[in-house]
Amino acid sequence: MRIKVITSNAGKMREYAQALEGLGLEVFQDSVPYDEIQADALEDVVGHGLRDLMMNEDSFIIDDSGLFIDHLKGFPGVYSAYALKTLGNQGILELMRDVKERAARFECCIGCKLPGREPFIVSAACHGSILDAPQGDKGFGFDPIFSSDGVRSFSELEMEEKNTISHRGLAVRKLAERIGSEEGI
Ligand code: ITT
Repeated sequence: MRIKVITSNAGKMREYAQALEGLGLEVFQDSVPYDEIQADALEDVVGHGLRDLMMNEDSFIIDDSGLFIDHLKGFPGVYSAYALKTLGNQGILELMRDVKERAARFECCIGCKLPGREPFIVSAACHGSILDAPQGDKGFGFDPIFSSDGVRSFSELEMEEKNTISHRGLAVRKLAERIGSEEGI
């Protein structure tokens, strides 16, 4: 099966290719713009995006993700794309300077529509912490400042390793299971 991933984020796309192709699904990227509402939960943003895109598209997946930092009451969360553009990783680290409580999680919410099937949403989270300084040069976005084991940042992991533990990797496995079970495999 070939699946279109609607995203403008090349980093996400690479992870989809790696994770889904390992599960026997081929992906390709499209960057059709869609309506991304401001809401409190990623699921609401994705639900709205699904409904908007389904008016013209019959087969696709979308992904809305975010970094939720406990000490900042979940910020940047649903504002992650904006926060990364305006504050950047250095700005987030400034907000966390000298803060002891560094727990954070990445969340990934995937919306999927396949021909002749009802749309569905799957989500997953990866818990970890905010490092004191950026580490590593792989990955994208907030990867240099987030660690799931408190030692190595996501930017220090090969993509394959990140996919085995990350919010997106977990959500993609749920997606593949759901697609498989709906196909009766
Ligand atoms: P879309 O076109 O798919 O919406 P986007 O970059 O706007 O791409 P999101 O709103 O889902 O994507 O992402 C919010 C921000 O969180 C964005 O700046 C991403 O780079 C960042 N982000 C998402 N997943 C990430 C991950 O696995 N590692 C690091 N940063 C991530």
